[in-house]
Amino acid sequence: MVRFLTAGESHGRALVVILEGIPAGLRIDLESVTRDLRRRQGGYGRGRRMAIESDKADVISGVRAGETIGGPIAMLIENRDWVNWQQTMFTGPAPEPDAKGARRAPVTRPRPGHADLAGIAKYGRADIRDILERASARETAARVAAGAIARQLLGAAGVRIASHVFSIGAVRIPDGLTVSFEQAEALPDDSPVRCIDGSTSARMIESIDAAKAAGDTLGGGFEVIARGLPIGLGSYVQWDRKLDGRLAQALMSIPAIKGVGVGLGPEAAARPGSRVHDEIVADEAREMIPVTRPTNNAGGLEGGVTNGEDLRVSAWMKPIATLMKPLRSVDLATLTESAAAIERSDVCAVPAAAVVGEAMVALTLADALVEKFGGDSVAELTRAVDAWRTGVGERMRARARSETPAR
Ligand code: EPS
Repeated sequence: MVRFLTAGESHGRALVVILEGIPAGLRIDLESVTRDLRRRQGGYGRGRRMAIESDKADVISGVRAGETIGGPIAMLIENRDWVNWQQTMFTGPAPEPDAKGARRAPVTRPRPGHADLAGIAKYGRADIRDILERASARETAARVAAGAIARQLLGAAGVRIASHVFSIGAVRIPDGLTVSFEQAEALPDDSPVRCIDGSTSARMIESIDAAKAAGDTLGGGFEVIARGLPIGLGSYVQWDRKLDGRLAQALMSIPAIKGVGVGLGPEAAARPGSRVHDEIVADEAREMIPVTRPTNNAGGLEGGVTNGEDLRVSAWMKPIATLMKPLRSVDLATLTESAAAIERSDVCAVPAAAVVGEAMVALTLADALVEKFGGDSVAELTRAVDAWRTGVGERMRARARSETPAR
């Protein structure tokens, strides 16, 4: 339904993304695409590359006069840094001698934790640069551009998405503090660590400073929350249709993500059922369905299907693999012990990963939305969503009226 492919190397000429399945008639707000790209570039602990780039997506197909026309949407994000890499990252004949950049020596010392070693073995390359250029998290800029369009489609159906960072290294928000959708959505674009708690944010920043001083890196965790989803997206009838599974794959595919949770996540395994499952209470006044849930430990998904509550998914990121104080490795040119290579990198990229997480969740939810409600045009899609929202509750109410004995 809604799917995308990316292309591009970190220091190549540009990143490219092709997004397919967005219905016709969606007004594209390019400013909000740029805004998401800018948010991805931000966060305390980012490296020098982000000072060079100022990412902007150039829409080259699928949109006419500001509206989608139903065809694949192609976007191009230039790598500004490419000019400095022309002598290393050329695709065709060697560039003119006056082109900028040096011919860089091959990278031969794989970084533990990066794709370097497995990639060089798998693709039979001699220079680790052939691996790291594509394995680089720079690729996530293309995902964010596609996600920004998916988010606009979701917006047309009344769905909003926000994220927040709940841990960096060993520093995490206080136990028992639940972050609301409003709190996450209210985080300013330039929030340094995207954490809603002031004193925790200050400690996170201190720990990033300490890691940097030690030549080390830090991971952490973030949560993505979606509000306004219709009940009934995804399905339990087949393994690959379960929305929790699809979201997990989408989040897990972000570089360095090592764990994904839905709602309470792994914490649910440590509690008795009575403290996990969200009770169901009648609520005639509620929009959509006439019942409500006092808690949302399930994170808006039961049986792999949206249940009408906020969708809440978390992801845990390992520390960045490039350490300024490198770990032991082997020089593959000589098979002798040698410190791992150092590439320009970030100390911590968890706040940026949260923005990428929003994009991956948006793309997955847009796919599930189009799957359930179809629609070659946005008008058709939103009509189906509106009819469903009223119809699903109406069916439940009508049944209750017909089955409740008159008093
Ligand atoms: C990144 C771009 C990269 C890194 C970082 C994230 O640019 P450069 O390699 O030129 O510094 O800053 O990538 C990694 C840490 C990595 O391991 O690939 C980006 O655009 O997010």
